[in-house]
Amino acid sequence: MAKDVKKNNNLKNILKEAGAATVWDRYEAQLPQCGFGQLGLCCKNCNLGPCRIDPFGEGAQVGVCGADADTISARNFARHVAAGSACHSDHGREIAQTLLLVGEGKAPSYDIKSPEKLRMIAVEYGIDPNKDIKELAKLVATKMLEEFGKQKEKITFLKRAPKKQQEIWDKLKISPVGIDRPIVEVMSRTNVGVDNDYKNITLGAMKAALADGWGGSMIATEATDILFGSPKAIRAKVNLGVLKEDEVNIIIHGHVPLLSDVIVTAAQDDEMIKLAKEKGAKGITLSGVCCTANEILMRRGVQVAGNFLQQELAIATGAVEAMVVDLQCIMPGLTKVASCFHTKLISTHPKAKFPGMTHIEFIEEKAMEIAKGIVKTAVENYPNRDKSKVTIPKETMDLVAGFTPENIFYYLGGKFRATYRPLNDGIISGRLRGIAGIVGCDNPKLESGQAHVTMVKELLRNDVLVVQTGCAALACAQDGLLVPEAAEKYAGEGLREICNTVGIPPVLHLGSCVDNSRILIACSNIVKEGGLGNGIDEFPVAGAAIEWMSEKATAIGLYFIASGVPVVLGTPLPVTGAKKMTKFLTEEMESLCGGKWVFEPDPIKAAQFMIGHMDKKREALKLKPAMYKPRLVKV
Ligand code: SF4
Ligand code: MSK
Repeated sequence: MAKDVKKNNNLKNILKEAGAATVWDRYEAQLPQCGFGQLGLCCKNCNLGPCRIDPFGEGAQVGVCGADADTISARNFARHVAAGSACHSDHGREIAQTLLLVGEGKAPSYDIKSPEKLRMIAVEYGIDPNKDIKELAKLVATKMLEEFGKQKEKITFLKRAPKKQQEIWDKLKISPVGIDRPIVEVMSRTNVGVDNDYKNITLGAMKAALADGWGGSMIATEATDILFGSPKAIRAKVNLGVLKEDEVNIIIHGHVPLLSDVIVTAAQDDEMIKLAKEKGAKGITLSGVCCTANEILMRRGVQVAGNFLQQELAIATGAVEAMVVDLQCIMPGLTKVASCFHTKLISTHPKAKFPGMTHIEFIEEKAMEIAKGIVKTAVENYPNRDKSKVTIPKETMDLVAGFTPENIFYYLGGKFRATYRPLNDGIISGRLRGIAGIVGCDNPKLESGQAHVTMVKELLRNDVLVVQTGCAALACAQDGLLVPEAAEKYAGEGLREICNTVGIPPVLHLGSCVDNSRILIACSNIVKEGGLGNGIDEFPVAGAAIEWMSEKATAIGLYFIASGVPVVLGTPLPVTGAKKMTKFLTEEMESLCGGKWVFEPDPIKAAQFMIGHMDKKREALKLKPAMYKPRLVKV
C-alpha cells in the first residue's frame, strides 16, 4: 500500500475529483508490482530472452545463455548505477561547457560569481591562478571537460580523498580513468556474454559510481559554485504555502540551474513586474521543486514549493501559471494533472521533452532572452487562472540552507580560526557521536518523506550531526529540522551544546543531489584534520537514502560505500533474489572498501543501525563512548 502520510490530502482529493491520478494512485494501480523485477531476477539484455529465474528453485535457474541469478542481478544493478552516474555526470559536463562559454565571452547572461573558487580549482589542475579571470575560466573549464574523456590518467579530484581510500581503489582496480569511460565500460561488460562474474561486474559499477561522486558530480558542484557563487547560510521558506494567491506563480523544477538561475533574475525585472501588475497580479513569485529548488535556494534564497512527490500537488493548487522544467525527476504524469488547470508546462532542455508540454529550448548564449520569454508566457497566463479552483495550503516552514565544506570551517572555527578542529574535537570528546548523511528521494512505497524525518529525529536525540541534500533535506525542512531552534527541540545534550555555541542547525543542508560530493569533501577534510583515523572508513560516519527511487541514488550510495561509508536503503536494491550477490553487497563488500549496503525499512531501526556503526568505529579508534545518554524525545 502506498503511504501518503496524510500530507496535502486536500490537494490529492482535488485531483481525484478532476479525474487526474497522482503518483500515489498510479503506485496503487501497479500493485502487486512484479516480483521478478523486485528480486532482480529478470533479464532482457539480449533477444534470446527475456528470461527470468524462478525464485522458488523449481523452475529455470538460468537464462537461455546460462546466466544465473547472481549474474543477472549484478548486470541489472550495474546498469542502474551506470545510468545514475551518467545523469549526474552529464549535468556536470553541461555546467563546465557553460563555464567555457563564459571564458570565451560567448555567454553574456553569466558571470564568474566565485573567482576565489575558480582560483582554488585552477591550482588543483596545475594552472597559474593569477591569470586573468576569463582566461582562467577557459582553462579550468577545458581541464574539467578533459576529465570526461581521459584515457590514461585517473580523474583529478580523486586526489582529494584520503590516501587510504586512493590505495584501496588502486588495489581493487576501480580508480576511474575518465568519467565517461567507466560508464561505457559498464554498458559494454553487461552485454550478453561479456562479464559474467557478479563480483567483477559490481566492481565495474563501483568504478562508474566513483567517477560520478569524485568526478561528474564534483565537477557539477564546483563549476556551479564558480558560475553562480559558493553558497552561504541563507534563510528561506519551504512548502506549498509559499505560493501566493494574488501573484503570478512560476515554479522551476529539475536539476541543472543554468536556466533557473537566469529565470530568478528575469522574474525580478521591473518590466516583468510591471507586466504582471497590468495583468492584475500584485507581483511574481518564484519557487522551486526538487533539486533545481535546492540550487536556487542556497544561492539566491528562492523559496521551495516542495520535493519530488509534491510536484503534481503544486499544480493542484490551481495557482501556478507556469512550471518550467529542465531534466531529471520530472514526472510525465504532470501533463495530465496540468490539463485540469490553466498551468502551462514548459520543457526547456533538448534532452528532456514531454508529450503535452510546450517546448522552449534553452540556449546558453541567449539565456536571459529565453528566460524573459518564459516569464512573460507565465505572466500572460495569469488572467486564465480560475480563482474558484485556487486552494493553496497555509503551511510554510523556515529553513536555513547553504552549508558547504568550505564555509563550515568558518561557522565552526570563526573567521580568523577557520578549521574543522572543533568538529573533530566534538567527535573525539564524545559530545558528537558521529555524522550521518541523510539524502535522496521521497517515495510512496515508504512514507512519502516522513521516513527521513523520523530517522533524522532519532539520530539527533543520539547526538548525531546530520548533513542532508536533495529531497530528503526538503522533507526534513518542512518538519522544521533545518533551523538552529531545532537543536533545542530535538538534539541530544552534546549536539545541542555545539549547535548553540556556533549557531548552526543540527541538520545542515548541503545542497542538491550532485552536492553529495560536498559530503565526500567534508569527510576527507575531517580525516585530514586529524585524530579520527586515516580513512573515511575509520571514523563514525554513516549514510542513508531510506526513501530512494532514482537510479542516481544507487550511484550515490555506491560511491559512498566505495569511499568507506555504509549506506541504508529502506527498500532493498533489486538483487535479493540472488543470494550470493546480496551477501556480497550487504556483507562481504565491507572488508573490501569499508562500506556496505543495509536494507532496513523501519526508520528507527535504520537510525539505530547507523548509531551502532558509529559506536563500533568509536571503539575501534579507542575514543570514549558518546558523552551523553540519548535525549528522551517522543519522535
Ligand atoms: Fe536471457 Fe542471457 Fe539474454 Fe539475459 S542475456 S535475456 S539471461 S539469454
Ligand atoms: S531531486 S534524485 S527525487 S532526491 Fe535531486 Fe529528489 Fe531524488 Fe530527484
